[in-house]
Amino acid sequence: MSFFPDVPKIAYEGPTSTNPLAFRHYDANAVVAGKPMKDHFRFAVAYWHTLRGTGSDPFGPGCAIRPWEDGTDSVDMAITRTRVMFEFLQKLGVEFYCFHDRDVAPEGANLRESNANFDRVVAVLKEQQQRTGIKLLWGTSNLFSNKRYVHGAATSCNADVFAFAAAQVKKTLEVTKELGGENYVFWGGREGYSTLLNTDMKRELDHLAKFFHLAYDYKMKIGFTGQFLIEPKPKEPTTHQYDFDAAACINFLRQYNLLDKMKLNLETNHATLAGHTMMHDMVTASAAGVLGSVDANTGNLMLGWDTDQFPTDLYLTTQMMLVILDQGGLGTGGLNFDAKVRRESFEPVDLFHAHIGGMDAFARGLKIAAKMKADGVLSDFIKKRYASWDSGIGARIEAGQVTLEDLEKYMLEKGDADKNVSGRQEMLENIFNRYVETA
Ligand code: XUL
Ligand code: CO
Repeated sequence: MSFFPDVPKIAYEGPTSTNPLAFRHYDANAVVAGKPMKDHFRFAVAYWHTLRGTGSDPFGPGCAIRPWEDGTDSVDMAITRTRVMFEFLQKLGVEFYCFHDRDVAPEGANLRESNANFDRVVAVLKEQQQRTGIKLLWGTSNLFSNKRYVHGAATSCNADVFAFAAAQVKKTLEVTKELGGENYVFWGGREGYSTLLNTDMKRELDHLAKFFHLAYDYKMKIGFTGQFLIEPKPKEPTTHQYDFDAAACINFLRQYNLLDKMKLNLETNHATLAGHTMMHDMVTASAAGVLGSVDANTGNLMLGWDTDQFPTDLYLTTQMMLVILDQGGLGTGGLNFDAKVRRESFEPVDLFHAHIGGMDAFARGLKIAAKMKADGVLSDFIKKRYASWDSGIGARIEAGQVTLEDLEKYMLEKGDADKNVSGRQEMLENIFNRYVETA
């Protein structure tokens, strides 16, 4: 039985195709910059949006048509949904998926029941993975939807809530290991505050670090080899989230001796909510050696919230692929479409259009970025721009061979600094445009 009877396996038809259910740029096995496209991206589909999104918003209930739903939140329904997911992944030709524990299986009346529900569905997910070769990019625990998490999870003022969250993470770590998951993500759903008038920030941050250390100790104990990732976000749901952006997370990891244990999963719409471009946050993380994975979506810059739209902007995807190529790939990470179709796009086929668009935008971005890199148009300019550091006084400063006195002596003798040259931003933007148009 098929859940998408009218949708064929999505094929690559090339840039001239006008078939909306085909790829025009994503050609999974085509080699670009030394490896097949699919290995540059390691695309993943997000269970919570694609299978569990209903299109509800603060003004109205869900309106998505999902013919396979029977209106219950039963384990049987959860098992049916796994079949929908794997048919979707196979037709789309995506090799990875990601989930929260509570996306794939219903929460029970207590932790024991929830774990039992989870186990029943995980057994089916495992069969489906074995049958199809599709893999789990990452697992995570939902530590924000249940009302017990009203004050946060690891940063809750209620120690019992910390304990419940820890137990939930323990279970999801075991499941992620069982399913061969390649990473484990911590998004601090409600780890933050709405007002400092009721908040002991120092104590909450200490608890958050304790939580990560406990999880890391358990990961080592059970021999789970997946990479731990923190996902920064500046606000929403709380007024201030502790994992504000890449820089705040790196500082936190360093302060609490976690920098060698965790990397970052950066999300486009979170970076823009923090007032950064995605490229800024990616370069910040990459420079610190902690760019681990990406939640590939986009926001609507006219709105101030996390709209989780599918990425279609070639300037964005080109910039992202430039950073990924520069650091030689994402390792065990990938590009997870943490994105949802608009409420108005309520038919099942819209899920295909959305993912096809995102995959094609990244494929095109990869081709453009690879060509720019091969031609060295940005790197040659940047190298020349910093040439004063390659020899003479610059090289001696970088090598730690000079004191402030030496620099004063050097300048007293020289009289003034060498003339500056233009940064040529507009010329570089024009070059960028030329590659977007032609590559
Ligand atoms: C929330 C968000 C989450 C995480 C996983 O904004 O991005 O879906 O990716 O918990
Ligand atoms: Co995300």
